[in-house]
Amino acid sequence: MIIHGVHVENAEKLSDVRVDGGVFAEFAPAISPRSGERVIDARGGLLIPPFVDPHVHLDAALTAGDPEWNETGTLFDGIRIWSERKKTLSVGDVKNRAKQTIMMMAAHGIQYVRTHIDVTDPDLTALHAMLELREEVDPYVDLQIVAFPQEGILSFPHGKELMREAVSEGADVVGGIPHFEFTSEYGSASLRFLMDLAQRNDRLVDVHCDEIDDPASRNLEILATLAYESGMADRVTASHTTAMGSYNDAYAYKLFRLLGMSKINFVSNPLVNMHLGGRFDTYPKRRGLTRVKELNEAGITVAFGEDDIQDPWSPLGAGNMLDVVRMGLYAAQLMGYRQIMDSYRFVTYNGAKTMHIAQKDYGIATGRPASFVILNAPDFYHALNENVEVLYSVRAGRVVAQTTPHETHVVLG
Ligand code: 17E
Ligand code: FE2
Repeated sequence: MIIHGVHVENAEKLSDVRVDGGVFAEFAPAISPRSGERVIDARGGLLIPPFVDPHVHLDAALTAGDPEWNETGTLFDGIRIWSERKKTLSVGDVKNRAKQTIMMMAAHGIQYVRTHIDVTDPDLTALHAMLELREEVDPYVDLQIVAFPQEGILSFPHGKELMREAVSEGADVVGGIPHFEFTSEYGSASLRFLMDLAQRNDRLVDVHCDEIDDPASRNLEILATLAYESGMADRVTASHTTAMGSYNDAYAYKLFRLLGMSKINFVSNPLVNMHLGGRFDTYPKRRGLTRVKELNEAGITVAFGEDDIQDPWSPLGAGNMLDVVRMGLYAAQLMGYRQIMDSYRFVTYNGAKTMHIAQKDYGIATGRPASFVILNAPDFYHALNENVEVLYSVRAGRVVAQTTPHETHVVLG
């Protein structure tokens, strides 16, 4: 297969790409097809690695308004409403909604997904649904499942047992929610418990960490210290960390040294945290986001996630990482031309690193699996401004999704 006429990762010049046996075989200004070789016309579009969504709650997706809409807009009301909806879950219900959501995501070029699945449920219904779905969607999306204790590990009846059970049944990643535990002692104990559980079972870690506008919420320093001392390092991810947006600068300065040493990854969810954050402020009202720009400039990995798709925490969401990047640029005040051009990395390479995908399996280079998307614009600046379609999403040489560009005519122009 030949991809004819693409800008590879914002390159100014057009090139052709040959895919052979599912891997990238050749990049050159012009490649002539062999007889019978398929040629895809890329329309001078932009070729980048597939999108990665490293943080989404698929068990709750598409439940917005059921049993009620989140009128206050707080994280806590979201948790309360979800807790009601959770009582009515069945395996079929979760699978249907999650599958539909994954199809929306696949249509927008997402090929890697890490999903937090609530395991504070004595029946682990959502987990069972997602374990089945992980196999079913494997041809078009890599799905990682986080055992996520939405209502706490020490603060929920049998929380530890449920986490252990979720891991033994096949969760890929161990989660946590220390800021939501009853006390800060429970918070730090939950981190020690989950890091130990992950290490014993050779799992990754991704903690909802300090998702609260409280400058006293300092679980991140504990998680980073445990990652550093245990050697788990970049197998550990801190999600949200929105309290960092409220830390004083002297503390943040001291903290950044540890964060660098720990090598942990960060996930920010700009759409959702802009919507949920600052809800207890009148004015001035905080943004409720972690320090994306400063982490990124310090060489620490930050990826962007969607978090929610039409659920009690966010009634909006379309499975499109371009929406996430756009909000991330606004909210984190990334405005320079290079910052905009490079921002696709927040939803590609940085997400891949967070999900611990091996370098040999991801990225645009000869010999790697031919997995990529082609956007209908010559570079990422134009892709964002024109909100373009993903013309093709290709996975190891096979077309997963294809979009015909829309055409609008201004008839009175
Ligand atoms: N649960 C949570 O604790 N935080 C979130 N942002 C979502 C669910 C979406
Ligand atoms: Fe989340």
